Amino acid sequence: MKTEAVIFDLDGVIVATDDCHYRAWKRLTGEEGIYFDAEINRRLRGVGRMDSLAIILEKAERTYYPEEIKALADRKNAYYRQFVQELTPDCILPGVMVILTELRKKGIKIAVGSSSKNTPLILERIGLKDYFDVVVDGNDLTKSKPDPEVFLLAAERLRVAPSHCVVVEDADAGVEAALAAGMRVIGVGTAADNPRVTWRAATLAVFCPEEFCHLLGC
Ligand code: B16
Ligand code: MG
Repeated sequence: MKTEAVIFDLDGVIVATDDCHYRAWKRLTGEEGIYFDAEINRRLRGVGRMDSLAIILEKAERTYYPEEIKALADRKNAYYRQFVQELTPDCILPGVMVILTELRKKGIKIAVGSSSKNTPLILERIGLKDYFDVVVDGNDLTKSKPDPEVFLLAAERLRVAPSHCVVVEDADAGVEAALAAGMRVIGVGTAADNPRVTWRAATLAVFCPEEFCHLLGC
């Protein structure tokens, strides 16, 4: 199958903001006295902010009113944005830039497909604000991953058929979203253990760029 576009998830694929999310949720839940651990955090990967908070509140000892829930989400986001300010281009994950450069050299379109509403800030911090052909993020979406909306919208804006797109994902919710969109998926990080991915790797750094393109049929 020919590949005409590669859509990259942001958190956990291009940059390790997953740790910033973890620290922000940890601080919020600590202040609220809500139980939170790494296993619960894993369930939040790729899932939008309000859906993530709903998962966290499963452990709350009381019911929160809608306006309180909104205030909790805003507080977590303020903590998160503070942590994101610390990001620099050096935080781009190993292997990412060489692959992006090779794809562009070969005329393959590149996009970001993220659930995060903070995508513009993050891309600006790591120096990739104007780098991609298309960016679809949480601000464009009505449904978060595992719904395929994010990747279908990216394909539409790229003007590439979903069957000619490949997604790179680190989260199970994102893998499901990509498959539901009719795309092939490279699972990295925790998604490398997902039996449903098309290809797997611990990180993008294991590929030499030419091998990556050959594998995908670019
Ligand atoms: P925000 P991705 C996702 O980004 C994160 O993996 C997930 O943990 C987060 O809750 C979600 O973005 C929403 O982020 O609060 O910044 O809008 O992996 O889809 O790039
Ligand atoms: Mg991710």
